[in-house]
Amino acid sequence: MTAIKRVFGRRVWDSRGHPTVEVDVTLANGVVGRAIAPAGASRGTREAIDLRDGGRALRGKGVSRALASVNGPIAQAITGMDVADQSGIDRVILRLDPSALKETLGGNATVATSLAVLHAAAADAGKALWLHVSETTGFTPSLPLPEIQIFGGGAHAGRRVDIQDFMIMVPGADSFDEVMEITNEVYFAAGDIMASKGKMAGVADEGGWWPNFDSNEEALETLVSAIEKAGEKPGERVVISLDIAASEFCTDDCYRLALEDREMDNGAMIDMLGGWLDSYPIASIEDPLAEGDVEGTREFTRRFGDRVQIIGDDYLVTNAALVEQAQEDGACNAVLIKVNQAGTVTEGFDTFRKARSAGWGAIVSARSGETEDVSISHLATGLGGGQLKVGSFTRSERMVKWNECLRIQDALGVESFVGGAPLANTWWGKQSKKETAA
Ligand code: 2PG
Ligand code: MG
Repeated sequence: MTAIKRVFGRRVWDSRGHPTVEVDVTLANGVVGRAIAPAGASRGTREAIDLRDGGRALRGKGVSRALASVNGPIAQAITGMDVADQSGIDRVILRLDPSALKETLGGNATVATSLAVLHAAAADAGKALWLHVSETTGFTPSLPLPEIQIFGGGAHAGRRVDIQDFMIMVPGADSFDEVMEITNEVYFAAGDIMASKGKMAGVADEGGWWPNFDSNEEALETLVSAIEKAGEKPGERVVISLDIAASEFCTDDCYRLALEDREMDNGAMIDMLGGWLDSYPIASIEDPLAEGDVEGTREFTRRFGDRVQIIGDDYLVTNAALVEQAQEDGACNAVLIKVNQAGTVTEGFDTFRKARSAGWGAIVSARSGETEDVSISHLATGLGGGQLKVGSFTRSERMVKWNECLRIQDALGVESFVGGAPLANTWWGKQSKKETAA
């Protein structure tokens, strides 16, 4: 056993320039583990809350109360514990704050501590984090299939378009390296097309282009053109993935696309998205309906669940009980795993297990507010979960995660790339199976 000797939280700053919590966990033998809490902008109402100071300074986003949680009760409770006992440590943290949304200690305090413990345990064992995660959870490690944003929208781009993430996936790539190369081509092709049409307005929160489009569908059309301009046939090696983040534009059961001055009930919303699925090579779609719209999400899954991956993010907030409920309801067939929505590593892993044991997809994901922390690259690989969502293909808080995967690739081998397997149950997987058989 190696005991935790010191737990120390400090204020650092995230990719949006807001304060956040960094935690160092130092062991009796001098080994240190470190992690930083990320922060979302489009947040589910049932996810662990970030404890912020409020008031006028730092736009209310100060973290001195969260730091007080780390340096006070959390440090007191877990100092002396065996760093290898992740679930025991997370249980102690949970006992300190049994509130539903971790509003007493703050999810930002608990997640940074819990992840720092995980890092310290890996370092103490002399293992890379991905290997430690794989060995302690029993999952076979593999390099994930990335979901990479080309245009940002919604809460990440001043709501310039209503849909939040227009992304690509490259399930037909032979290697992780090839995914990076093809993404580079598509990303810059999209930029060229936008610049030539006067549609370029800069870069959004996660590094994707900030679009000046006249409709949400114009983004889809432009994305298809960009894939073609990059020398690819849309739907062959490269597919589209969307995060609708529908909760952001749904009030009182009414979905309102501000860009198009259009209002819809959930039936019309499902029909509109269904039309997009028919017209564009979309293989994955996240939060197609609002987080409280159980009926709509069930209906969407009933109609399209055998064609596309349907991911619950705000809908499931990395909560194992909500995943179980959705599995009973027939809502969604995949879950986004954001450890900070749950608040501890153990809860995040439990949700992951719940999803995978029912054959669901599981996508380890960053938040729109990120830092140099690369934990998620290791979690996605170590859990062998198959998919990783990080944001776009620019800005260091994003690239640091892709680049970390390349380093892991050197250790784990190029052949450890999972390829298109996570999309096997979508039209893309079914089509490529047919082609292989022919
Ligand atoms: C999401 C994330 C990442 P945020 O909705 O999936 O794109 O956004 O971190 O703002 O919740
Ligand atoms: Mg989302």
